[in-house]
Amino acid sequence: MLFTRPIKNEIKLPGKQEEVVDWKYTTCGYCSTGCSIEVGVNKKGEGIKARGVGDADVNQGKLCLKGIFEHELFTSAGRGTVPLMRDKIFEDYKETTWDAAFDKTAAEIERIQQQYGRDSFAIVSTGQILTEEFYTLGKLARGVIGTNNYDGNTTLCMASAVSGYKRSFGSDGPPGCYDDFSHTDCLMAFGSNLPEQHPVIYWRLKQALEKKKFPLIVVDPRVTMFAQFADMHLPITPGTDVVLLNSLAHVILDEGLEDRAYMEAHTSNIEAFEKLVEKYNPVMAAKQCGIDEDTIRNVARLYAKADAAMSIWTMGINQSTHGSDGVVGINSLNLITGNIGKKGGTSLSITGQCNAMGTREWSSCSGLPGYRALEKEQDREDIAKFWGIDPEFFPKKRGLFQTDIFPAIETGQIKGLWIIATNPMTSMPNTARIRKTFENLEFCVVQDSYRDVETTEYAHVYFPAGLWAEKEGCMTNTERRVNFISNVLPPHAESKPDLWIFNQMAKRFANGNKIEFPESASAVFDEMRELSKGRFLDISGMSHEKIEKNRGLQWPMKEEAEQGSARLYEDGVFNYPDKRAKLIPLDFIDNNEVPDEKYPFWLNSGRVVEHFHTRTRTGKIGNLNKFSPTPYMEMNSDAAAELGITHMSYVRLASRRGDAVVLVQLTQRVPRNMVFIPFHFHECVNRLSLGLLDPHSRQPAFKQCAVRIEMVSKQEAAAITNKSNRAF
Ligand SMILES: Nc1nc2c(c(=O)[nH]1)N[C@H]1C(S)=C(S)[C@@H](COP(=O)(O)OP(=O)(O)OC[C@H]3O[C@@H](n4cnc5c(=O)[nH]c(N)nc54)[C@H](O)[C@@H]3O)O[C@H]1N2
Ligand SMILES: Nc1nc2c(c(=O)[nH]1)N[C@H]1C(S)=C(S)[C@@H](COP(=O)(O)OP(=O)(O)OC[C@H]3O[C@@H](n4cnc5c(=O)[nH]c(N)nc54)[C@H](O)[C@@H]3O)O[C@H]1N2
Ligand code: SF4
Ligand SMILES: [Mo]
Repeated sequence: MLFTRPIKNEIKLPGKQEEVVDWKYTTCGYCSTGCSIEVGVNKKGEGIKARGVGDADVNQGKLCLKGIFEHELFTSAGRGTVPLMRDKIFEDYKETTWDAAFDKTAAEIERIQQQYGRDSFAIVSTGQILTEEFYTLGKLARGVIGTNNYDGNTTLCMASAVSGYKRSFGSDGPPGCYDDFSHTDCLMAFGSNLPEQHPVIYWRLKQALEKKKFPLIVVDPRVTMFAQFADMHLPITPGTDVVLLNSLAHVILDEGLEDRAYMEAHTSNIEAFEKLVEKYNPVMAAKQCGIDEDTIRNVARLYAKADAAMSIWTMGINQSTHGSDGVVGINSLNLITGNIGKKGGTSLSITGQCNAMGTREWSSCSGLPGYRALEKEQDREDIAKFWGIDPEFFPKKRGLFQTDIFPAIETGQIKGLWIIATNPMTSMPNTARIRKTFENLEFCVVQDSYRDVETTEYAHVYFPAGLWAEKEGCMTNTERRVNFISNVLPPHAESKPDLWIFNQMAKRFANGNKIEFPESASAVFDEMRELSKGRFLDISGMSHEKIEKNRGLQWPMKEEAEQGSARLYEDGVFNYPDKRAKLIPLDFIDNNEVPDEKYPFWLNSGRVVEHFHTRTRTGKIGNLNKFSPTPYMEMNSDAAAELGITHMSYVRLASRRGDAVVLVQLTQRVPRNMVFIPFHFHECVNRLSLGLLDPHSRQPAFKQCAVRIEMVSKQEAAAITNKSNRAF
């Protein structure tokens, strides 16, 4: 009792005393886990608390700290309030009406398209709006505006997974689910820091491990939190996962541990695959990937001998010049061991953004809605008929990927740009080049929930959009579960739901009046449901009501079905014409920037638990930002001692692209020749990054480039870090 202080009644903790009069159901809008949340609202209708939903399969009442404070976003600083407009970038913005902002934008789009051709106006979207909004944007981009240069920030994120799934299985679509953790006998995780980046998926894994012990193997060059919890940590040489995967397959085939019956019944291209992996004996592979021969053999045997084994992966695989190959390699490992479409046996990419799946399924970014392709005549005809337009209006091949759109602005092929819910000024590699690129645009419109997002510095028009549960619709999570977001509150100030913005824009174009653009999210969902009938991602058995009632439903779910489907490919039938999955040989060509005498350190980048991406949201939440307020880098203590660098000092990092000043955190988490920086801070890691592109997915290799470390004075450090750490 000695230490108990009397609590004075008059001290009011903000929000604590307020009474919740209603709990409103919704789904978290940060990561792709898809946790069900209830927001507590007070008498005034304000969101004052959040809690996890107990009977939701995904999170069973749990939330991570981002979800717990998510209701604070409704009133957070920096939100957009009214549309803004200006004639030239860097002049002051003037407040305007929605009508004036739409008229100006539509007129500029038409002018640019008439002057330079239809594809000279590009649209770059996101993985963070609702699926109904994605579908509507796709209709507007493909059916009305008619530009083929339309893509999303998912090229920075999930593109390699999409491409790898398509190459192996003939279609996108993660085959597994979280429940697989409860059935597996061995789990291998590649380049994923699950406890920090998907805390609730990690909790599901831990729950399964408590019931039944199985080996957990983490492949990551850093000793992440996940690696610390693993039975085996494989500290791989950056960018060489394909070598490790080839070598695992080598051992499995060499020792006759493969599931030959599965391979013969359900895969093609066996001989070419066997021939290639024969070259990757573990003695030679060890030299390239940094994992010793014994460990490779041991892991291969553990994985192949397990009754059911599964692999998960995230950005350590996708963000590499071998991202798509890495995914294919993981898929092949599971195909040769018969671990696809079975309980506990799967290839499950852990998705990034809350609705990165929704955009893949319905946005038409890389094709047409419902996993349809522009390259297929039948698909073009079906969608044109459904929308009531001429199929000849569609291009016959997909246009540029997001990472190719920016170079096309640089070279003048693209003159106008619409940015929706993404912040390339902070999130793209080599941001100095991106800044210059934006200066080449004749017209740019930014649609974001926050006015202070860096990319608005380069826009002529700003559309303030509603955020998360200020809107209604669906999102699909990592395990193909379609979740429901109900609008807990109306949009902030004069901001509007993205759906409304797309619908209003459609009215400004001739084709927009020919095609129907339903106003309500449920009417849009009806269209998607219709278009999904009989397809791989069939959602015809779902409705907003059913989704909410079940706390999410997994596709495919046919019209007559009572429940969704936990897994894909249970029948071993794949989406190639011969119904077989393809075993693809992957030769490894070392084509990355690697450390050398001048730039002796690997620069690795990623995330921390408290922050989400470019901090437009989490930077404003006190209980998140205060734990990680400054740009910092993890550096190995022994390497620092050699260079005379001390803990909590500031240093400058320099790459061939640019420089950045960061605070030093000494740790043994990174090897001697590597530094790691969370990418959340503006003017920081992406001033240095190179971002060479994967040839299949066009995803940047954010996680591998070379830097050197230089000393800076305290004064210089203070001046620079103040700039990169936007004061909120
Ligand atoms: N708190 C929080 N959670 C998030 C997000 C966030 O911003 N904040 N963002 C969401 C999004 S969009 C995404 S995409 C996910 C990302 O989730 P993760 O991919 O789990 O997170 P990262 O920290 O980007 O990278 C994971 C790991 O890849 C490792 N890595 C680097 N190079 C290699 C390599 O060559 N091989 C292997 N095997 N590993 C390598 C890094 O060391 C790092 O530990 O997180 C989602 N969840
Ligand atoms: N160095 C390095 N760079 C990276 C990565 C890395 O690991 N290392 N990771 C990459 C990955 S995986 C990703 S996903 C990208 C993410 O990069 P970005 O997409 O640029 O990051 P966000 O900050 O999430 O930007 C989303 C924007 O959408 C806004 N927004 C949120 N909700 C809504 C809404 O409902 N409507 C509208 N209109 N706007 C909304 C937010 O305010 C925010 O400005 O970064 C990539 N960049
Ligand atoms: S794990 Fe992801 S979905 Fe769940 S509360 Fe955290 S950020 Fe939201
Ligand atoms: Mo991502």
